[in-house]
Amino acid sequence: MEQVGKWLGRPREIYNLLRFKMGGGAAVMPPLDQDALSDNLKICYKYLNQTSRSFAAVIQALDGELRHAVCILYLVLRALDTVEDDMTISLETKVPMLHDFHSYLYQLDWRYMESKEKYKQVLEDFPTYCHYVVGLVGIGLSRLFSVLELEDPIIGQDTELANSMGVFIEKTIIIRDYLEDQLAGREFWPREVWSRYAKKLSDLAKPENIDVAIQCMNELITNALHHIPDVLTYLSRLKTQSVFNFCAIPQVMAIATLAACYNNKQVFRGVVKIRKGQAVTLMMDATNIQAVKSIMYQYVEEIYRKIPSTDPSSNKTQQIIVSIQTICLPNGTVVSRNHYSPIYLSCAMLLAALSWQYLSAMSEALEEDVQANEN
Ligand code: IN0
Repeated sequence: MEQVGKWLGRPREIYNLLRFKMGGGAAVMPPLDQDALSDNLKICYKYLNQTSRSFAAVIQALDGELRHAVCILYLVLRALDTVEDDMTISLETKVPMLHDFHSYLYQLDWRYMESKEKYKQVLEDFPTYCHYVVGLVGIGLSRLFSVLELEDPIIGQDTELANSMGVFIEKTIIIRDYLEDQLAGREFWPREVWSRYAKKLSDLAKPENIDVAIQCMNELITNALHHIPDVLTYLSRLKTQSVFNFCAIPQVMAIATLAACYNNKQVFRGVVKIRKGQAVTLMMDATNIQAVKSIMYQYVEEIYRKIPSTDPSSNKTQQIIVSIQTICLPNGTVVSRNHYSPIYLSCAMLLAALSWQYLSAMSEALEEDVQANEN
């Protein structure tokens, strides 16, 4: 019953989930014509769909030449990431392997089978890591959009904004995956921040340190929010619909994830993920700059409402949220906070649930009647 109550409070999410499952996603992500693909590309798209179902659909919706280029780029980067994240490979083996990775792509029989004990990996230089792991992806993608003339040259030239697009996603993943990374022996949270809250990063997972752990995370989230103005400027320059969807969807997923993590103890105890219905709603909605601004506005508002007055970063968090909201409001218009949960939809869902119960009870009673008559 508690579950039913939760769903009834999110009628738009259920509606979008149903719409998505019944093919409504095709407007944002038209399906790929498999027959027109070479055998090699068919394999690429098969692997792509195995790595990330929802994001694969967004890539498949890209126009012409860009679609295959991004599909291959995404697969290569995911493969590199898999090697980087594998804690059973020592650094002495891993570093040369990453350097030579490009040549393995041409060796069809290349495999790595020597998984050994678990090694630890601590990230020492966060800005350099971000530049190579994420910044270059954003810069590479943006040049691709411009070279293929799907976007203006400025998109490929403005490396600062392209960098922010990737860094915002990456910082969000690093914050969300604290516990998973700890358990795997990976440490990505920046030392200059966590060292002000604990002696060791692993101490933040101890129940007695939960208060400082949350303060540390809230500071990291506040830091990540500073990339949003760049993200909005980048997105506002895009002209091609499929490129816009491809770029906007990971950004709105990221802000929804940060809102779910902010001031949430669960990040240090388990997994915090956005709901499937929420993800589908975001994918279907984030198709133009005003919708993205409205989504950003609402999620930073959610964070604002959760700021504890005792949090050491509270002033900074409030400041960045106010400046994001100022950017998001077109000419002083107020964005409706009920946009995602209109009351009439809740009533309709409640009515539907009651009717369903009533009809089920009626049909059961009828069946009993029929059986009684037959006997
Ligand atoms: C990405 C980015 C990405 C997409 C669009 C524009 C970008 C501009 C700059 C930088 C990155 C950009 O998006 C993906 C999103 C993704 O993979 N989502 C998955 C998450 C998951 O849990 O698997 C999903 O299922 O929704 C992303 O995170 N990265 C990425 C990698 C390659 C490319 Cl071509 C584009 C990874 C990263 C580390 C942020 C670069």
